[in-house]
Amino acid sequence: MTDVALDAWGWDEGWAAHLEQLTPGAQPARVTSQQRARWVIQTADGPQPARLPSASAARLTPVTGDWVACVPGPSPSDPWSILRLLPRRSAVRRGAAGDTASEQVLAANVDRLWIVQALDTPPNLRSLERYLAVGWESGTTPEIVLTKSDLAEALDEAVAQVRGISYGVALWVTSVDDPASLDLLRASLVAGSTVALLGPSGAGKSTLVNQLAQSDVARTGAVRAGDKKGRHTTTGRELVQIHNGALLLDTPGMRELRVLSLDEGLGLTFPDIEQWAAHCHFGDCSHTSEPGCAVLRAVSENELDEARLLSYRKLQAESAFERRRVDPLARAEYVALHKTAMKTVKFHPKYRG
Ligand SMILES: Nc1nc2c(ncn2[C@@H]2O[C@H](COP(=O)(O)OP(=O)(O)OP(=O)(O)O)[C@@H](O)[C@H]2O)c(=O)[nH]1
Ligand SMILES: [Mg+2]
Ligand SMILES: [Zn+2]
Repeated sequence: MTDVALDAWGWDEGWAAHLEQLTPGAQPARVTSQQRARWVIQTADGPQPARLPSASAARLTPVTGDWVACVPGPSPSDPWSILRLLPRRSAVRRGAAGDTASEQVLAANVDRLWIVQALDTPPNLRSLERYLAVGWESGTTPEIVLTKSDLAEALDEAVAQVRGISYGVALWVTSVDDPASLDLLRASLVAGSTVALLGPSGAGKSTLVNQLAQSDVARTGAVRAGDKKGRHTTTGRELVQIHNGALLLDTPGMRELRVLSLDEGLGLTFPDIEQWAAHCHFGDCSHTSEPGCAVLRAVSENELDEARLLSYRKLQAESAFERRRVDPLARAEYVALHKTAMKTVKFHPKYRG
């Protein structure tokens, strides 16, 4: 079963097969926005409000971008009921803000992830690396969009710096003053394909959505004069379809992006470091002080920026911490390792009484 109205929102035979298998008889819909316990879904009959009668029945809470199986309410004025979440093809996740030990799905079923950063201040390479790791880990294709090139003090240098840390990632440089830069970005959009925009507040995400849509679909707000920080203008995650059929998912600016456990995300973000690491003397080299460390040699020979190595190690440590938190086996291994390390120290001739 395919549905022409929903094809435009990315529906295809793969989704149809899941629906048929998991919830035969239910209708498909895509979540276009979520505010706490209220959803708006795009159904074959157009947008409808929806609710989740039982979170356990749906297995997971649907977020913007999700495909769901649902049924209409008892009367046309009632919200639809979401019965089930269809398995995600990709999910942009981060550790939930604060101390809570949980994760937050920022967007689901995203094909391309635009990491947006403004050029009104020098580029923050360490932040871009963090976003890239999250992007790769999500199962999407991350890309970097540098906005406000009109406000850059040293444009060429800034772009070169970003290019130097973005391996295998498309890099776009845009400005509202440069229509050609926006035309290029617009031409890259594909009907029915979903692009999510992620980045700090004030980066220009909503402005970009409006420019690409050629209409004011998203609210935008000025940044603070001093530090150029945004004022958190966008408050919800919303999926909009623009005139050329592309689907854009705008998100609120983020203060922090905590990574979860990283697998391929780390290696895809730092392929240069992993390449050197393959030549380290020890297979489990931590690239901190080991003899024969090829990564440290690259730093000493100025082939690798030490700040980039520190960024890699920081993300690696955060990822390991997350893994121990969610995986008891990893935690047990860590404890065992440290016990051995403690014993080694205790019995070392230097420490014996
Ligand atoms: N000079 C200049 N200003 C821009 C450009 N793009 C966006 N801005 C301005 O930057 C400010 C912030 O833009 P928004 O689009 O609201 O930023 P946002 O990333 O959506 O911010 P949040 O919704 O808070 O996350 C607005 O005043 C925009 O007009 C640009 O290319 N050049
Ligand atoms: Mg915004
Ligand atoms: Zn090493």
